[in-house]
Amino acid sequence: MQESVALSIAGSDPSGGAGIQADLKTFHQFGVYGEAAITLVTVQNTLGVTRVEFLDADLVEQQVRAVLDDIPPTAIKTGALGHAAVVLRIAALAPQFRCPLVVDPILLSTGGTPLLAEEARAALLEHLLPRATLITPNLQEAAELTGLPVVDLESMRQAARRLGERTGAAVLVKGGHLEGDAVDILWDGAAFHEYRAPRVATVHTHGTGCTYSAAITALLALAYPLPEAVARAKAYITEAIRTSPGLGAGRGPVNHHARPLQ
Ligand code: PXL
Repeated sequence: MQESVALSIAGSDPSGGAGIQADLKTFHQFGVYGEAAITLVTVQNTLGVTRVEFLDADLVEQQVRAVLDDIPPTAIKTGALGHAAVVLRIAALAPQFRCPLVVDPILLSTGGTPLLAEEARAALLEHLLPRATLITPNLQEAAELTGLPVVDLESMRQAARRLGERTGAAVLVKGGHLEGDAVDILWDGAAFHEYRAPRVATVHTHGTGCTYSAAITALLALAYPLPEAVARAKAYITEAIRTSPGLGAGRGPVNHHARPLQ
């Protein structure tokens, strides 16, 4: 059988909780060979981000091209992309991907540092999101990308469907920032699926979004159908939050060693 390979195109978090580091650990945990093309470098730890440097679009494109034909991924995800030129280069390469593409439309770090330039949002919406198999916004990203208020399950459904119809992609709106159970809504182009897990009372959620979308990408690389990939990734991220190791003085990372379902 062909080896399962996942490529992350995302930013670096030297504290290892989010970004490319979280993606590689998660791919590995699912038994998937991980590749990583870096788009931006952050200086951060569990207390927050103090600096961000966006990499040159040529440098990002060359990293992706270097692996595409040599060790072709069976699934790809994008995370923080930085500036519009990078978004446009990735969108232009996407027809060559020949595998599922998960776009995590990261706009800000948890602490509010922009990880996508303001001027890149239109490029994301018009050029990259229509190339995605799945888009994974949190509540705030879903609101920004649709212009709709996204504050409860009904508005999550509306936003998922609106973004899905606009882009042709499946959309997973993540409700982790609401109160009560952590409920996510998937619009797959035909129907809604709901994923529910009990809320875990912890501040150690750094990298949750990256880790969740990386788990979905790993499962797509392993050829799981999308609704099952999301269900299995949801179980993994819930366990990873529940067992977060409490590292660092601030908002610590989730437990990337959590065991995937057999
Ligand atoms: O969670 C969003 C995110 C993505 N990528 C990088 C980050 C962060 C949040 O801090 O640092 C590199």
